[in-house]
Amino acid sequence: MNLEQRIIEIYGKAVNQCSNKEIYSALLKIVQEEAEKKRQEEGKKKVYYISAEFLIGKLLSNNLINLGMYEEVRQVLMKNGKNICEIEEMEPEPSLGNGGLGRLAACFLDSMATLGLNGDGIGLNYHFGLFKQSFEDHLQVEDPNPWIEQNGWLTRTEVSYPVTFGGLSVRSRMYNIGVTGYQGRTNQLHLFDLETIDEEIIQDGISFDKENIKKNLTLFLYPDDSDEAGRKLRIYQQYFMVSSAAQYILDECVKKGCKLYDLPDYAVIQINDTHPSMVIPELVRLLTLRGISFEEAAEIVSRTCAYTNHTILAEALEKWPMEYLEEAVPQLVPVIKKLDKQARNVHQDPSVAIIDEKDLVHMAHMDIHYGFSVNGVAYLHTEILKKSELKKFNDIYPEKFSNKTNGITFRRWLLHCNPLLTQLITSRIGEGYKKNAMELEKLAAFDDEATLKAILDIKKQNKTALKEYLMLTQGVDINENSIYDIQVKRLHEYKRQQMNALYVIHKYLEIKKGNLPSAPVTVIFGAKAAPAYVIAKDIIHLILCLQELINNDPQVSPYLKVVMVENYNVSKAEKLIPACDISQQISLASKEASGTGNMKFMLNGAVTLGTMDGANVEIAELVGKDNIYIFGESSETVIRHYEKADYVSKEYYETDGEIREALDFMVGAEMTAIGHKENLKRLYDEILKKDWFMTLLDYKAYSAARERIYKDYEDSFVWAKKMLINISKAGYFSSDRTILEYNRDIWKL
Ligand code: C3B
Repeated sequence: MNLEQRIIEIYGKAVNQCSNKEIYSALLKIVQEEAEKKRQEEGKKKVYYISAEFLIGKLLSNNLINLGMYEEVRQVLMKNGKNICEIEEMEPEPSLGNGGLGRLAACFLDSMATLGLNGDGIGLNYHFGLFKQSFEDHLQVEDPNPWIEQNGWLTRTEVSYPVTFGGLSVRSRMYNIGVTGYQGRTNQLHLFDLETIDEEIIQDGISFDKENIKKNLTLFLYPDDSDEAGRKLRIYQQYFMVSSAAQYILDECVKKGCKLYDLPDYAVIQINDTHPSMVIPELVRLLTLRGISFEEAAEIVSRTCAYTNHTILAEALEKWPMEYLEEAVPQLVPVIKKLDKQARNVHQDPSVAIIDEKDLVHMAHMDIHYGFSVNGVAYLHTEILKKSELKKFNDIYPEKFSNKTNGITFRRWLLHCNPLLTQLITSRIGEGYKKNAMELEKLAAFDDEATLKAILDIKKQNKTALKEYLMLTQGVDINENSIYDIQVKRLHEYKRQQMNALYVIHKYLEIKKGNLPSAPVTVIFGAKAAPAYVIAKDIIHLILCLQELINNDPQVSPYLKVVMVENYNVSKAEKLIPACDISQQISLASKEASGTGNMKFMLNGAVTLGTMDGANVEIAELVGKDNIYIFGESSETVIRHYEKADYVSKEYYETDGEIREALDFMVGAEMTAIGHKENLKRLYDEILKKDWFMTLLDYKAYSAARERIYKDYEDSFVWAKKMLINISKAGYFSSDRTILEYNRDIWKL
């Protein structure tokens, strides 16, 4: 590839004469051509990773890295007075996911292609990704988030299928995005769309006519991560996705010579959470249409499908009212009833049935009965599934259950986002860790002064870069010599951003009293709240009010600042994570299935302050207790509180002065002068009178652990050693390891 020559061919001018946009477009074209060369023979068996979300993020730089072209391109651009980072800014971010689940799917695609596995993603081509967030009057505002370009990553194909709903027939159209692995092969992400989508039906913000399926079906990604809104449209979306997927999979297999009875030898379908679960009855339906008996079809499908569970939050476990299904997908209803009947005949217990007494269809139950594998996403999560949430199913099918601890792709979350650290690691242990992440362990031996100093120095440079970025994008000025204490993830009560905010209030009040911290602290948040999730939006309001109050207080701001990053997304994560000192992973134990941000921070040398929840448990095991700050009640204790319904938040308020002071401050005069009394009071009442996710249960331990971690930060060499160990132990969390396990135990490609 000669970039300079290609640019002359395309534009008839030299690189230094081109606009950034022109260079971006040329690079996109070059990458697509190079990626095409890495397409490989389809093996006999293929994994189809079906997911309603693929939070892929920007693609240009990662593709350049994976194709081994990044450094060359960077040099050529530099020679021509261009900066590759500015070219990256030209690319709109495809935000086709809400959070962890969608980002995991994207990491998995990268790892499958890197490992040379024959595996494609199948999803939906949302015209607008997760809403764009801005702040007005200390409140979240949502706007449409376009990403599709005239000549972007999407390739239109000739593949198209009929999809029939109750009283409506449409045709799907398949678009592809190439997925090239690191020194690997090119697989495909297939995104199905509808050609009658009408962007004009968007009213103000992100509201639109929910009834008009033909015009709205793939218009928006549903922004509710775990709340329920627009439920019917969601069913239409899901069925459109899985019906297209099922037809495509059958077509591909038949083309390879597959007899339908042998489908499991050709295809394995990984069902990513319950959003694609209707693929099971749809495949059964399609097989019976092709002349196979119902019993046999159900058996074939059961040997083809595998299910991943990503949450135990009741509101995120989909249960569709039968009447909705009758309206949207009437052709599936007799199939689901037969599947339910068959399962009931074998297992007498009604609590494991697919259709319950309220006529709700439990999608996860269908997946477990009619899939051959069920996996959780971290050790603790899988244990909770087996021992409590899905205990009855584990008793029936112990052989189906397994754990596959999540992972992240190091290409994006180290090589691309942290080139300085990448360079340092390479200089010490060579390149091997880029393909075999466990080699990072070798880094632990480099606890010499020079290496530790270099690690600190790189962190400092990344912190300065973030400071400049925040100044440029949001006009906030932070101190690069302060501790960067970061919590970025979706806003949800179980993740407990409110607990972090309560501590910030406490710290503010301490400084006001003259108890100054030994090192200044910058507390950074980034989070989108589901538009219909009122309390989550109130928490954002609280944080924005604190930001205003604290940053403008000359007595406090030299020691403490608060920043709520606007429109937190993958690109912003790539800037925040390398600059972080303290990674806040403070969910209520048992509620965060895994978390993957925790892994990204660790890999970039942040030290975790967290609860024994999700993959934090495995991080703690790997780094040892001196290199992580664990606090709070265990998952067993929390689960017991739920069972006994004996947690009363008010008791904590009444007995703990620090809690009372912080909580009362929330609705006091200083705060209500800045924010809205209604929002602040609603949140106050929620925490005081309900606190479903037990903020106050852990507050005291949290506050103490936070003091401890700030104190330990002061000794920079001791701290650097903790950073070193965190980085060197992060290899286990490579998604390459996760995917190898999926393949070894489930897919068997
Ligand atoms: C998330 C979970 O909340 C995370 O703990 C987990 O790390 C990721 O999935 C990936 O497994 N999750 C999500 O983002 N959206 C859901 N609807 C359910 C789970």
